[in-house]
Amino acid sequence: MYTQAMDIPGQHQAAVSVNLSPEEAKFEARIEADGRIEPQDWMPEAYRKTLVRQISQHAHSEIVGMLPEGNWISRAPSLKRKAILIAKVQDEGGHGLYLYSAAETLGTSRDEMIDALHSGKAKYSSIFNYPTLNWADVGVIGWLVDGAAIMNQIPLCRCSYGPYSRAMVRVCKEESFHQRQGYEALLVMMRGTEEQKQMVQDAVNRWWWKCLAMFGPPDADSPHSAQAMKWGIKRISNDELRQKFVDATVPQAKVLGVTLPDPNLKWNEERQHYDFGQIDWQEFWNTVQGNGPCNKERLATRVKAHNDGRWVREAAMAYAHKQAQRAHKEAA
Ligand code: FAQ
Repeated sequence: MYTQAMDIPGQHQAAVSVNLSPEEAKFEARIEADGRIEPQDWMPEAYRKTLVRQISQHAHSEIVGMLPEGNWISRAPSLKRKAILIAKVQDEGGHGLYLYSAAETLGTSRDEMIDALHSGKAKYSSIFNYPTLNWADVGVIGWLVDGAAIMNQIPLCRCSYGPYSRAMVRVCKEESFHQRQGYEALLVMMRGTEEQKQMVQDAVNRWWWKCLAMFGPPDADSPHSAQAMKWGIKRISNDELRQKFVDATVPQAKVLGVTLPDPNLKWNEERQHYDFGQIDWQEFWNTVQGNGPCNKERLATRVKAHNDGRWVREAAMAYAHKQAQRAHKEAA
C-alpha cells in the first residue's frame, strides 16, 4: 500500500574534516558516501549509544505491542480471524527478536535491555498504552498502527547501521501484510450491520490522534533528530513522516467509509498536502512518562511473562551447555 522514494537529495552535508582522527575520517567518509557501518567497524560512542537507544526501544515496542492485540486472540470472531491474529502477534514477537539481535551487535546484552524495559528506564512506543475495547480495535491497529509503523520504518531500511537496516527490510515486508489484513477486516465490518460500522468508527475515533503522535514530537521539539539525520540513522523527519501518513491515509479512509475525527483535516492546494489539527502533546508526554491508561498493566504483564519464562531460558541454556560439552568431547 505504501511506497516511498528512497533517494533524499541533499541528505548529507559535506563532512567537516578538520582535526579528525583517521578512524573518525573513515567513519565520516562512509556516512558521506551513504555506505553502511557494520558491527566490526569503528564508530563514535555517541552513534553507538543513539543506535542502542533507538533499536532497543523499537524492540521493546514490538514485544509490548503484542499485548493489545493478544488480548483478542481468545475472542476473535471466527477461526480464520483467530489464525490470522495469532500469526500477526507472533510476527511482532519475531520483530522484537531481530531488533534485540541487531542491538546486541552494538555490544549491549539482551539482559541489560530487558532490565531497562522492566525498570521503566527504557521507553517503548506510546501507542501501546491504550486499551483495545472492541474487535474493530484489532482491525484499526493493523490499518493505522501498522500503517504508521511502516511509514516510519521504510526509511529505516536505509539506516546507516547495517544490521538495523537489514532487519528493517524484513520487518517492513511483514508489517505490510499486517496493515492489509487490518484494512480488510475493517472493510468486511463496514459492509456489515449498522452496529459493526459504528464499532469501526468508534475505534478510528479513539486511535487516530494517538497514531499521529507515534511519529514522535514535532521536529522543533525533537532533541535527537538533527544528529540522527546527520548520521543517516533517520532519513525523514518526524513531521514529514506524519504528513506522509496523513496524506496516504485520507483516501484509504474514504474507501473504507469512515470519518477521520479532525474538523481541520482538509486538502491544501498550495502545499499539495492535507492540513490537520493540533495533536495533544501533553497527553502524549504524560503517556510516554508512564501515566497513560495501560502503562502499568503493560509493564506488569511483561515482567510476569519474563519471570514465568525463566525456567524455559534456564532449560535452554542447560541444554546448550550439554551440547557444547558433548561436541567438545567428540572433538577431543
Ligand atoms: N513513544 O528526539 P525524538 C510498531 C521519545 S513499532 C514513546 O524525536 P528519536 C510495530 C524518544 O524515544 C513502533 N516515546 O527521538 C507494531 C525520545 O526519548 P529518549 C515503534 C517516544 O528517537 C505495530 C524523546 O521522545 N517504532 O508499531 C515516541 O529521534 C502493531 C524525543 O524524541 C519505532 O521505535 C513515541 N511514539 O525519534 C507492533 C521505530 N516518539 O529516548 C505491534 C524506530 C518519541 O530521549 C502492533 N524509532 N519518543 O528518552 C524511531 O524511528 C524513532 O526513535 C522515533 C523517535 C521516531 C520513534
